[in-house]
Amino acid sequence: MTRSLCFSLLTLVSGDAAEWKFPCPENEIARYTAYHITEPIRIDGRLDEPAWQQAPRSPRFSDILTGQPVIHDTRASVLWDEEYLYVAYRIEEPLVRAKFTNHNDLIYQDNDVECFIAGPDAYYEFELNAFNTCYEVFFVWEDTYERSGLSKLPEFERSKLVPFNGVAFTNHRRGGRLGNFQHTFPGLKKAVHVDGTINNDADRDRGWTVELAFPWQSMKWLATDGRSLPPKEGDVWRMDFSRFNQYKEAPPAQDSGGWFWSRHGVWDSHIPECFPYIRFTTNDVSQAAVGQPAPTNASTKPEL
Ligand SMILES: [Ca+2]
Ligand SMILES: [Ca+2]
Repeated sequence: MTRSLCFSLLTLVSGDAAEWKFPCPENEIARYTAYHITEPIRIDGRLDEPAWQQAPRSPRFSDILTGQPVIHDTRASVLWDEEYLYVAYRIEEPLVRAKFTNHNDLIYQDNDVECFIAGPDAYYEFELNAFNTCYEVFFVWEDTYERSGLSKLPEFERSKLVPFNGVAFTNHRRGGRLGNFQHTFPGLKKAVHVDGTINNDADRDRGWTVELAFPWQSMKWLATDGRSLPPKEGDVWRMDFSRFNQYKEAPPAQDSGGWFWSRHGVWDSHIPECFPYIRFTTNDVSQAAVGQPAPTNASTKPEL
């Protein structure tokens, strides 16, 4: 192949790729399989249920901008049953700190973990600090606000919504969003367990764990395309998992302070097109290959 032909083909390919108008590399967006469970999960912040031991864990979170490694480990896992979507975070943190204690305080001004759940016409934002205090907002895309039917619901009356146009990625091709900053997710259960001492820097903490349960039936405004609640085998949702810190690792590390399962490439969480693909399977979590304890005896015959 000549260099010019090669160049032409590259131009053609990049021409096609130019259709992708988002700052996260399309081929790097994370994919995950969320397994089904039948045993109950106790929402107490402790991830000691067998299901959490068996559930696949995300890769270690990396910097939102670059995808480069960051100083502390963060992992998320997802499970589900007919009633709830379950989310867990394992957060390594040598100095656990928190300030805010009132619902809808500006938790993003604390060290926090965040979970975004997207549907075609809207998405839900959830943030939590180590005091188990949350901040939550429900955003509706303006371009489908009328067509989706969401504009007809009392919850999303125009007078209750505040225009929002993203943080740093302000030219999303769908345009702006309308946020209900008074939204509370019905039936949400949340808990934090701190493995260490909170707001006491005289010691070194191991970190904190977060356990969340979102009722499927409270996601009807995200399911405006008629998707099944709870999901069916193979259904895919876009969900995002991140962690923001008020501190940064010292230079030369290029720590933005925002750490993500799947990087966005820009300082903006509000890009559902960059969220990981979470595929739901009806297979029991006991069938998950990743996350199971490693064999303790190396001489054990491999399973057939
Ligand atoms: Ca638990
Ligand atoms: Ca401490």
